[in-house]
Amino acid sequence: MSSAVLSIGSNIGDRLAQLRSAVSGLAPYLTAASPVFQTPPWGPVRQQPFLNAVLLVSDPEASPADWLERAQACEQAAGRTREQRWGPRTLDVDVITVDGVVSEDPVLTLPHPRAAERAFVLVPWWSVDPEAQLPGRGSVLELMQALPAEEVAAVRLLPGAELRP
Ligand code: A4P
Ligand code: MG
Repeated sequence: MSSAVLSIGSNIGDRLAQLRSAVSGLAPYLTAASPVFQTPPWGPVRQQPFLNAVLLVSDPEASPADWLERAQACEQAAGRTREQRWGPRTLDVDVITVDGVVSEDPVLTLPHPRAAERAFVLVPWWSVDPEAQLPGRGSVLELMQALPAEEVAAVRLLPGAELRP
């Protein structure tokens, strides 16, 4: 069994439609989708707010590399171009965890190296799986509580934005 946690984000164009396109692309494997959250841009680049969500996916046949390939196929289908690290994007799909796999491989680092510091990952993840654990780092709830309270509070639920069809 291979279960993965994917973080999806968008801050250009029709952000909700682009998140939904990832849900459609991953529909055969989707076990749960978090609510959608509006989040301030994280990192050094000045840019528009993001919409973010977390998807739980599962496929007994899939390797970690398969999840990265599927994530990148969704980005490409949404017209993603790679211009600037941490810059604006139509759709970003990051692999946060695959089961308990720990890997330093730069092509697919697991768990995602910055997940523990990102309220835009932890808040949606906790909301769809309150028991979630980040391998090697502890519970998502505790990691969320360790972040500055204002960063967590700035991740705001977007009402009426269901991702599942
Ligand atoms: N890669 C290695 N490990 C992984 C992994 N676990 N998941 C490699 C996905 N990719 C992984 O990624 C660069 C390379 O990382 C890939 O070729 C892959 O082999 P990329 O998507 O091409 O580049 P990027 O997204 O610009 O860089 P990076 O470092 O992934 O940026 P992030 O970390 O995705 O940050 N603020 C808010 N509020 N919400 C956001 O969603 N997103 C970003 C992007 C910045 N600020 C944000 C948000
Ligand atoms: Mg990325």
